[in-house]
Amino acid sequence: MRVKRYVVSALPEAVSLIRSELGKDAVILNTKEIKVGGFMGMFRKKKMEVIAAIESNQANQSSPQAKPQRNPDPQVDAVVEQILQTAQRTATAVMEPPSVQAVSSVPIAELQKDKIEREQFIIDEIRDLREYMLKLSKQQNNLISMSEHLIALREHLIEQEMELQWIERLIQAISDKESEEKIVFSKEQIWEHAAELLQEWLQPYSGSSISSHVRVVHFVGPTGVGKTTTIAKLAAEQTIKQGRKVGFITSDTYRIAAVDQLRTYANILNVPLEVVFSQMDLPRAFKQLEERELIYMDTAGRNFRSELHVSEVNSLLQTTEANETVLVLSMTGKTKDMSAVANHFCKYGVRKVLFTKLDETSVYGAIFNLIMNFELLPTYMASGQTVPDDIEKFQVDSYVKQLLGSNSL
Ligand SMILES: Nc1nc2c(ncn2[C@@H]2O[C@H](COP(=O)(O)OP(=O)(O)OP(=O)(O)O)[C@@H](O)[C@H]2O)c(=O)[nH]1
Ligand SMILES: [Mg+2]
Repeated sequence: MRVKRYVVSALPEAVSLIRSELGKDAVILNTKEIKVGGFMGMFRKKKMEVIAAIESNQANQSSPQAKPQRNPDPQVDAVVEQILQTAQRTATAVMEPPSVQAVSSVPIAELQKDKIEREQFIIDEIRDLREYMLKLSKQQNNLISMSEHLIALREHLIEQEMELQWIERLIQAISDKESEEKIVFSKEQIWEHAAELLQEWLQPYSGSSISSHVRVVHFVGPTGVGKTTTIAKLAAEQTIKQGRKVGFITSDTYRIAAVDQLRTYANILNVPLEVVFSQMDLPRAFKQLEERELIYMDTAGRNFRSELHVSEVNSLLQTTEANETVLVLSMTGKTKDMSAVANHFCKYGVRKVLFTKLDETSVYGAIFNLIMNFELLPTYMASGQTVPDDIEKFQVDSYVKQLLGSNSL
């Protein structure tokens, strides 16, 4: 670490000296008022002593000669200035010499080490803040250079709760296209390009239905998302439209009347139902349903933000047969909670997802975030309580239309 002392009339004078001599990464460690000059102890002038420091490995880099100049940004500089002054106050506070007792009882080397650690902490804090400020100012500059239609698209997607990282990526891609084509896009062109790009990004995850070669399908998900209703909808489609022999298993003995709910659908659809209380009951249930071409297994909704519950349900889903698990998520859930649940299930190898209650929302960004962040394969979208009608296969183009709303073409 390189430490330098400055005697100046006022702090701003010291700040610019420190900047030019030690570089922009330097920090002020201490300031103190002193008196200099005079005659026989009289007419002494008030001055300020400023101690500044810079990490030795940065001293050379930071010197203005050695480092390429970054573009000055007055806004960031003003904030950095403020940060430096705050840091100077903090440094003064933390660098206060320890009390007499402390000096006598703590070895000097330890005090020195402690001091260096504190200095390092302050330097790191300032560096992080400066990076953050530069990022903010870059974002602001980008916004200023955006056309009103791009800003409208950005705002629309923020309202749709699409994650900012994806929005910025989309806006950047459209801006790049504009620069390539050397024109300013009209409103229609912007929304058209947005639709095209979103479809292109989602395409690798599209077209995933529940596999037809799989005999056992488990449905898992938080409480009340519509697992049981969805099973009834899909079973109706399989039995009535496809003529397949379907069987039900439920392990939802957790909630009173849960079994009755599935039993009602089983009776209506004339589908046999087996109830399992633990993993040990599964072989018996599969034996009972061995004639069935397709088995849908209902599970109890739990708080799957807890990984313990996820591992519990997962232990129930082990079968020797070809099987897959579908995570059911309701669009009325909060995006952050849905992400936490998806994250836990992904750890257990769940790849497919089914979204319900689209009829109860007009905010669709969570679907995009979940697919892109967790590489989940969307299967169906349910949008109502009516069995069997209110369900359809996930279609990228219609989803993108929903996401872009009335502006989509
Ligand atoms: N609006 C709307 N309601 C739905 C949809 N799917 C299911 N529901 C309703 O959501 C409620 C809960 O549905 P269930 O099928 O019992 O949900 P579940 O996930 O099995 O619930 P638990 O087993 O208790 O975890 C019921 O009132 C359903 O009618 C949907 O797509 N839209
Ligand atoms: Mg249920």
